[in-house]
Amino acid sequence: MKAKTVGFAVLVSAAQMVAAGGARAEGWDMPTAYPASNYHSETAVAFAACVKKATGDKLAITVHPNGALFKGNDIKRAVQTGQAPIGERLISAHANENALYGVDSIPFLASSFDASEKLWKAARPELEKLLASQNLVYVYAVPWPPQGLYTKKPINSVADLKGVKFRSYSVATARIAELAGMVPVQIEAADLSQALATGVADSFISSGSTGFDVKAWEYMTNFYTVDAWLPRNVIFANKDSFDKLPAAEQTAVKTCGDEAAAAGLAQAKALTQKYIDALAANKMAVSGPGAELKTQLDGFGKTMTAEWEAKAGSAGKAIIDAYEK
Ligand code: PCA
Repeated sequence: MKAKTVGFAVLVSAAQMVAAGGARAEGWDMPTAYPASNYHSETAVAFAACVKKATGDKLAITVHPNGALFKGNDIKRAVQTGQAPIGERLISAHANENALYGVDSIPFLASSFDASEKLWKAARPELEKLLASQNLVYVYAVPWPPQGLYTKKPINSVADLKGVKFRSYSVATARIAELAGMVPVQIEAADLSQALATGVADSFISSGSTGFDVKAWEYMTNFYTVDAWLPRNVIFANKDSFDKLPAAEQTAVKTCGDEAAAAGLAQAKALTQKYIDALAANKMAVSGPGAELKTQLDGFGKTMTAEWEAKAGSAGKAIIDAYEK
């Protein structure tokens, strides 16, 4: 009698499991590194809403902005190792792992939105392969606006930058600092205002977007629109987590990713001038670099392009050839 009861109980709970399995729902945490109000984060939230709808509420992604869940520099590893199933990361920050991750940060190679899209299209197949080799599935990518130079005094030539403490966020920004005789210090965007406020950094290269986020005008006087490159945030999923999803949900993630890429790009384009206007409205001097500085920066660009090509080998060359075609 007792055994029978147990048997029945087991049967019931097995049935419940099937029922629960039929209505499976999964929650994915998505660490990102930039403020909730930044368009990258807003795009991620819209992406999550798209996935939720497309999967009939079966896959709920929660965005954790501003490095709250994992700091920017830890997000890629966290997703590779499955500590987080999906995340967003500035991919050029990882060019020390493989030069291909720095393809979007070759100075002056692709410094408009159109050129940057073309370059990304040429690079994407190789990048997807590289990510897959690190247990990551490419979901989507969104560019930052063109990168300019923030300083605390007018800069006429590289000589004016000598010895300046320079906040870097990637291999390329650190290399520019070296070439200019500055002192690079790697700082995440989430820590940038504090670094500027406390004098840990006195100059940086970034977009109007991040300058706006950190209220650059509280610390800096000049923004030079040098348009060095347009780096990208890449959103990737842990491959094991992704592969475990039912096919329809995998498709939902990819389709919503395509939508997010288009929406994020449109936002980046629409906001670029607004951010620059905001810097100017807050009394920063906004201008292009003067002739001497421009020539010197172009020289750094040539040096860094050659360095990148040497490191990126035949895969890199194939990307540049496809881009220049
Ligand atoms: N903002 C990010 C990366 C590039 C950008 O425009 C930052 O400064 O960290």
